[in-house]
Amino acid sequence: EGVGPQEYTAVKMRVLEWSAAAKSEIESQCGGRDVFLVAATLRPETMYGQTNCFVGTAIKYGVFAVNDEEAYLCTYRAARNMAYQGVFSPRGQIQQLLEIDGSKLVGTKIKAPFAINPEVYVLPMDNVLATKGTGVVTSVPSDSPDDFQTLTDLRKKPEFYKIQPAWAAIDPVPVIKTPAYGELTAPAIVKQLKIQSQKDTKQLAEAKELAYKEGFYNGVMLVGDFKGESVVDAKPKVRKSMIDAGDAFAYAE
Ligand code: A2H
Repeated sequence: EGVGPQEYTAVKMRVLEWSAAAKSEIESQCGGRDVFLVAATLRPETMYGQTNCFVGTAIKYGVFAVNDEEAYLCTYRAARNMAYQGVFSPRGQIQQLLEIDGSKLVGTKIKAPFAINPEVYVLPMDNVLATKGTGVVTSVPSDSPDDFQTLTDLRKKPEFYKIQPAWAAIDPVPVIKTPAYGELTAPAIVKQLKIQSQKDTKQLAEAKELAYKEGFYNGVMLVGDFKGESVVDAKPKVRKSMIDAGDAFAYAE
């Protein structure tokens, strides 16, 4: 971790259909607001390739009113940071509508903004930290080794992870081409390092480093409005487009 603040892009994933376990509990307490799962990412340029979204099953989340129309689902810790950063109105105020276990969110259908497959599902991931970002991780298995390996584990053992196979059905989408690894950077690195499971955290940390460096410095966009541009150039432009469209906001910690 660096010393300065980390500038994330907070991506708003609107709930389309709650899981059976969450539905009545949440809908009764949100006052008709649209609810968004908010995912913190450092790679906004990869959002075209979202295939699902991850939560920690042992993490507690809250739903927080943004105003009378919208509410955000994230950890309390993240909501407090958002309040300080002026995300809620009035500024500084936190209005928590309810608390819910991450395990109950699995199977919720959400809209992934800018994604080529915009309707995706919430799935469980072992390595989500409650102490980082919003506790919600949008999944881009083409470019994130952690996301690819977790998706692979879920597909191998859906009963063990208590998911329906259909929730993990979207394949990685080519978004960025790199000279070293081709159109699916993360799967290529996971294979090269012989990673077997999301429990291989040491190798995954190495894979993450390799994927990040190669994607950021040498990657070229394959899709979207900035197709053909380098990732270095496209990254701030995709971020701005998402923010201008109302699909994301700046979040720092
Ligand atoms: B990134 P840093 Cl394509 N627990 O977004 C675990 N991981 C979390 C998290 C949490 N609470 N909150 C965010 N993250 C993930 C995209 C992506 C990301 C790609 C490639 C690499 C990558 C799609 N997932 O991250 O420790 C989020 O995943 C590797 C740099 O603050 C977020 O960006 O550096 C990244 O980790 C932030 O990690």
